[in-house]
Amino acid sequence: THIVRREDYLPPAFWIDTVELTFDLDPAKTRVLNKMRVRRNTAAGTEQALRLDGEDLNLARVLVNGQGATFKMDNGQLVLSNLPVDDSPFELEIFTTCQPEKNTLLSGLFTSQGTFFTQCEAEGFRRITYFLDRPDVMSVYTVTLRADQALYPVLLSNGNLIKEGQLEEGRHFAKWHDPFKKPSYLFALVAGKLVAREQTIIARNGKEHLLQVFVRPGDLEKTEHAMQSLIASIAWDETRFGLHLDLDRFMIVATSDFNMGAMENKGLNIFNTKFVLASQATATDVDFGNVESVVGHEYFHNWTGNRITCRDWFQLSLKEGLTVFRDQEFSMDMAGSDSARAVKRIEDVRLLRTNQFAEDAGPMAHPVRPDSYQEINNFYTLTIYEKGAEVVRMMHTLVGEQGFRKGITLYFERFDGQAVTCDDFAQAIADANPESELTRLLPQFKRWYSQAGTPHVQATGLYDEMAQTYTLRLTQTLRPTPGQSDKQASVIPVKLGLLTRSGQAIPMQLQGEADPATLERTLVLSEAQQAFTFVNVAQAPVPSLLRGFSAPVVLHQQLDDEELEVLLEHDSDPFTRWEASQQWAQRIIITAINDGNDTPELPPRFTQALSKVLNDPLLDAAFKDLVLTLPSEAYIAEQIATVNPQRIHTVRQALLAQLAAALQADWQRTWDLHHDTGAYTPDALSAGRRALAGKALAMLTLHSSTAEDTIWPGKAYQRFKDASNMTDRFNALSALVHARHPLAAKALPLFHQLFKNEALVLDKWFQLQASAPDLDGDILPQVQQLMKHPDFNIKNPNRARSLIFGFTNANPAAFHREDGAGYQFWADQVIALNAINAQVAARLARAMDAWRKLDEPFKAHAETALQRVAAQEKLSKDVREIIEKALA
Ligand code: B3K
Ligand code: ZN
Repeated sequence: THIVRREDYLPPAFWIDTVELTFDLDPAKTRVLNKMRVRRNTAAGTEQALRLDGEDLNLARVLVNGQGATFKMDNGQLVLSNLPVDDSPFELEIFTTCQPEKNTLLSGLFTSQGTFFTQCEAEGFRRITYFLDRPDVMSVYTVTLRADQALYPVLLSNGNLIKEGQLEEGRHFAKWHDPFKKPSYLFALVAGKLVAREQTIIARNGKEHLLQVFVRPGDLEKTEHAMQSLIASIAWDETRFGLHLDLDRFMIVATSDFNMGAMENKGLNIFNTKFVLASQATATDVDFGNVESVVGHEYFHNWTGNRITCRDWFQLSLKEGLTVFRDQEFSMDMAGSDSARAVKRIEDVRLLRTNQFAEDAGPMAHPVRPDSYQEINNFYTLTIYEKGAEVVRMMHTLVGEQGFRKGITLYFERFDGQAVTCDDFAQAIADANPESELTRLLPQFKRWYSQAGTPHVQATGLYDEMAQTYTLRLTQTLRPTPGQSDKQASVIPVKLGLLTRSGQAIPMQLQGEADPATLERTLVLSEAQQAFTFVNVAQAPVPSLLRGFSAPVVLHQQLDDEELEVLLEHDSDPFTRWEASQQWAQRIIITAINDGNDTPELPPRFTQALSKVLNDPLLDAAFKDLVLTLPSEAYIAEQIATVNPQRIHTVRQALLAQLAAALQADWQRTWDLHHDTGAYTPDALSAGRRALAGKALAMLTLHSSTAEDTIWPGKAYQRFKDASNMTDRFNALSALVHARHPLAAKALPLFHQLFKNEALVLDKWFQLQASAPDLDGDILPQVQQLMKHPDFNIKNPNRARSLIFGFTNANPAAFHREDGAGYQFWADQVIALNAINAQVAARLARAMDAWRKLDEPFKAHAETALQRVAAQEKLSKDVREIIEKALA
């Protein structure tokens, strides 16, 4: 296996200043002429050969300055020697062909439903032509597309359209020019039968821009939300960071065959339909929210990623962590109220703690700036994206909102148009804020980039009544991760408050500090252990720690039920308030698991506290929904050393049933107050009401199903049939399916019938059935049956993810079977997908990351399944890397 290492980075031996590409598009055989102006990077030496990357290409001809050139092939690379030793430019022309319709990898140039698309990040451009396919080689592109006019009326590439016209034999052409230098991974083309929603906007600076959202004919009415999200993103980046749209034309194009969410190609973003199309009849509130955040994310990349890009792929988080931070802030600002912002923050934290913390604790653990990889596509991870965003957020916390904006401005002053590193970014933020804690602690702070794993922080408080002091002792530890045994202390901002037992905020003044006391502050933990003593504390306080989740750490503190209750009832910070409910629930669940107790009971004190939240007229519905949600099975598994997924499921289901029963009257009242959701708008407030109504209906249906009462299941079925939007309809359907009520068997075929022509809704239909609660092992056979459904197609990533991942990743109790059949299914699908689409296969391979933590008999079965995949002869390097690391 070939391992790429960060320490081996060398600047490129050549630069490619301009690229002129001419495509003769044909699904079976596309011809590509690539004419480059190349010059030696003499700073890197005078002797090196030019080594161009290529993959799956048929090479026809190579010309240097118009003359046939001698070259050799080495390991897939095209190698040219005898080139000028100085930096005088020369022209290099390469003729190749490729087969887009055979490209099931969906990397490079491929077709989807008769339309051509490209995906070049990370290393797809080399599947289009031979090139220096690395992000630090930036060029100006001019692209001519030629194709049959009837089949491919729309021809798009990056930048501006400079010419178009007819050719012979019913063909036509379009010529595009992108004035901005860019790395090859940002190249894109699209050709097909598409229609566009268009809008012209006038930016703050008076410049006019044309915005277009291209989709297949028939999908046009589902593009309004994407267009509005794009307009909002443009306005937001101007206001918040002073960053303007730099192109005359900005295009978004949707495809239903895509390996990921979307791609930020300069001026021509390509999107998975899932993150463009939204109508109230077919998309849920969550879908609407995702469209907004992904449209924002890709748009924000135009500056953070495209104008300033990565020097090498180890710096991926430079653009991804920062851009996730930006899209999170955008969504929060769009959500409006403080409470809605907090809800978004809690959702982001929940994702991070459930999935990124698991990654940090497993065989794929890697730093935000990795040191090595076998396949870069395996490193588009939660660590790079979500933890990377948390690192940026901590900088933001340490320098403040204004300081952060100054830092971003300096970052663009220094590096616009360049390919740079994470160090460059951190240095710019620090240099713009010379007096900040970040600057004082910068070298140590940057350990967040170099150390893998999640720090654990132990907090203990000591109240001294005589002295009227409260001492908070914070201890941090970081466990070894693969390849990193010695860890050093991190810089951990801990935002906190102190509460009295009746919930009042206590002013905080540190010993020896002259500053007036404040009600909230941020301590910076930078040593292995530190104690902070607060003075003039009149009573033993309840600490509210890590407010807003101020650092991506696991916090351990021994709060008793009464203290948790104080926080849940009174804390001014919605995050810690929510967290109190989760800590409490988690303790109840884990105690029951450890005691081997299958019929645990919810303590009345806990249900009463939840009841208070549910009935509090001052709290937003969305927040209530989060508090009333028990920690997921995956999150609970994270907290346990040896995992028996069946036990987790049994205990959690038992408690869920009790929550449904104990609060039945509250759920009814909640339903009565929230179920009439009125005219549909996808804003945060109404979405929250729909979510809470959906939760109430699910709880009432669940309770009736056990109590054999037909009223609520009947209401759920009625709601399912009558609902005027997908959120209410799908929540009602889910309520029946999750209660395993017989009416689900009536509703599911009806749902299919209603939406048989809506691919994204069918994905939901498959996913819901795959993630239904298991009864005596009946879900796996059902999934296997669904694999044979005429609407199932393993080659379509969305469909494969909905059914297969819906089972392996979203249904732990059905997947982890005592007979190991779930793992055998997993192995079969990894092997099948490996032959079709290595990236999707590698994602699926990761479903077994945590296998070493499993209890027997699960663990032995898991190992057998992993070994079977490992023994395959034709394993892609994507899948091989994941499986090797899992077994290491
Ligand atoms: N930059 C792309 C992801 C590319 C993934 C390549 N395997 C989307 C995004 O983060 O915006
Ligand atoms: Zn991104």
